[in-house]
Amino acid sequence: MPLASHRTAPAAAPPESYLTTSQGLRISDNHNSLKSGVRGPTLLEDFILREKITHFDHERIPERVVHARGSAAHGYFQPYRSLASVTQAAFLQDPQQKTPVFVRFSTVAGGAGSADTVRDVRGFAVKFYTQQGNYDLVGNNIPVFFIQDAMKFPDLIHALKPEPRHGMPQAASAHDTFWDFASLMPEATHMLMWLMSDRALPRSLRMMQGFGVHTFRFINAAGDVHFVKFHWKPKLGMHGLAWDEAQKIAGKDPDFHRRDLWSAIAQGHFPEWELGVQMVPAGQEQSLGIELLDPTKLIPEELVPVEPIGRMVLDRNPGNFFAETEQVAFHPGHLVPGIDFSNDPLLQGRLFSYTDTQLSRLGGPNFHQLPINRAVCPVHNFQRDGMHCQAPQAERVAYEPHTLGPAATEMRVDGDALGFQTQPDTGDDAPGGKQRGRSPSFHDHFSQATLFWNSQSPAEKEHIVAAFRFELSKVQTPEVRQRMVDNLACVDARLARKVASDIGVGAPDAQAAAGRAGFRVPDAAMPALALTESAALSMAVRGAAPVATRTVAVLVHDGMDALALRPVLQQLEKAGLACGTVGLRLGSVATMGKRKFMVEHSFATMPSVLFDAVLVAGGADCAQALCALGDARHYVQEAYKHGKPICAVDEGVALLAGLGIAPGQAAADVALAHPGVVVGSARGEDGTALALAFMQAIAQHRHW
Ligand code: HDD
Repeated sequence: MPLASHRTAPAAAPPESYLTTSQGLRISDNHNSLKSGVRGPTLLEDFILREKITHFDHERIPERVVHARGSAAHGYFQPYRSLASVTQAAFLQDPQQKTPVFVRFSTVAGGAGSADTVRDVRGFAVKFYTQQGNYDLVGNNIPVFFIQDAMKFPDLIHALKPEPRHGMPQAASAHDTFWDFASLMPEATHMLMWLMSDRALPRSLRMMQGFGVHTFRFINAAGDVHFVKFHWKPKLGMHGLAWDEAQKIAGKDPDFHRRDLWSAIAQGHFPEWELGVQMVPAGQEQSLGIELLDPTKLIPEELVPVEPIGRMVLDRNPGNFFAETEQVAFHPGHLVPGIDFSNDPLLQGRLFSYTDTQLSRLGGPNFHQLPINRAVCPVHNFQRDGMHCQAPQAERVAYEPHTLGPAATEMRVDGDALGFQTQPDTGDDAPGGKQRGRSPSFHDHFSQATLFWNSQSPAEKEHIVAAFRFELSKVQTPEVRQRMVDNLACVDARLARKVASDIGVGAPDAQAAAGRAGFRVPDAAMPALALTESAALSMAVRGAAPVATRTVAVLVHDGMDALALRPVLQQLEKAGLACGTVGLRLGSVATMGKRKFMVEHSFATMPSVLFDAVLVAGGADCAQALCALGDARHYVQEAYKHGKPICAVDEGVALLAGLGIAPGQAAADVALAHPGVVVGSARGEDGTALALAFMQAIAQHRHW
């Protein structure tokens, strides 16, 4: 009689109900290794154990040297109209045509397992699967960069990453080596202003802008050239977190941004961005007084408006994190006809780096054959073989020119009019022949940092000052702190003084900064910047902003008035807000009418930092109990500290009154007790007035 373990699978068993080795052999026991006697040593012969452990041992691939932590989604891009007048790019011609995209958002400094809400630049990389080949727009959520030349990239990243001797700090710029380097590189000053602003603390990946950063070129069929800068503008508006909140979220939910993106898409709230371009016709690029090849500069929207050209919708989560989000390989050199580079020296260096890094990260030259990286149009060339080749060539010939191919005619690709054509430079791009150096037009390091500072609201300015103080307070070398405030004095004297006042340094000295190596005198031939402020550089909410998908914590306890609360919740949910009930413990509470009301989260697991706004239920007993609960008081106090909208229904106001942020009595009418703090009655009403006032406060996002 055969042993049970030797039996073969019944023919009808579905494959997901049993296990096999990677060779397809059915496994009978996935719990016990093969031993010489049940208490004896494990046998080398156990090929099933060896295969399983070997594969596990090699599961990891090297993480990206920068942008290691990322979250991604599939979607599509659709142009609003034909852009034939400026570019031949086929995916920008037909407003009916949707081009599939895969987008990966990332932090820069931290490892793959670091927290989402650290202070950092966010990567914003888009792969368009076009019929002319894959086009990658590999940008960031900040429109400028730290350095002007790729030669300095390894230095920048080494200064930013954990210090080599002890591997600290993780995912943070607040340490000596970063600020040592930054303070010695005045060209970084403009980027530092952005990095210290709330742009570096996005509320959601769905609520941040994206930028191509460099100047690229659009070329139309007639060969006309426009210099172009790319902008992604989120439909949900731009919102940030408070620094204290961001740090707390990093501990409470390190996956905060990843979860937010995944859940929004899973629930059908597809995030959307508008793609816009700023275009400058070739020949006019000198007229703005801005060096377009300098990636530390932007073009203010007041000087060249952003023209919306299409929309991108992300509507599908990845099928597998590793296969897609981890293995996707972007490259600013993945171009299509009609789009070309500029001579930006940072971009030129990137053109080498991206393919090179994939060779070690993805283990060889065939990474374009991985499903997520495959082009959707035919790929035909004579590159062959190599590690992990999955697309073996069946043709006899693997060279060109040839006559022995399937067509039996001569194949020769040599100066073809079709296919990608490199756009020649304009005459004055390379004066003086080969040389290392920097054009004097790259020497102005401060005027746009000043423009950024001038454009911020008072609250945003306070956040920037606080961020500089925080970061520089972590720097132990006093000379580095001093150098940095001296540089800030070249941006704005008040900013520098405010930062300096708290970090144990002397008065900021712009003259000292100007005397140091690395400080360059701006090119006198460049006209001065034509404006002192630009509204587009501020994140302060202007006008009505959408509230859909923002989250509300609803504080409840026994004795709550469910009849008054329900209509308010209904109004909020109708507007697309996601409300979650929070109480002392999971399960349910008893309402005033002795019915059960579900409690979805506890104070401990879903603190206020994980919500956008707080709503306190009414009911005298409920209010009394919440007032006596330290957790509930802390909940509201923390939300208030982070400038979040808070609303109290009827007696719920007592909790706010106890904290001094609302009057003791519930108002009969809806009233604003403090900026962002709404109180009022919903008893016997449809809750509309209270819900509307609360939503208006939520639309403003934060009330600093
Ligand atoms: Fe880079 C990854 C964006 C300058 C070298 N970069 C990477 C990613 C983004 C950017 C979004 C992640 C792509 C993904 O999700 O897989 N990088 C930028 C921007 C820059 C920039 C907007 C300046 C404007 N990068 C830059 C320079 C160099 C690199 C100057 C090198 C000379 N970047 C890399 C890299 C990475 C990368 C080492 C790491 C992983 C990868 O490429 O695939 O090649």
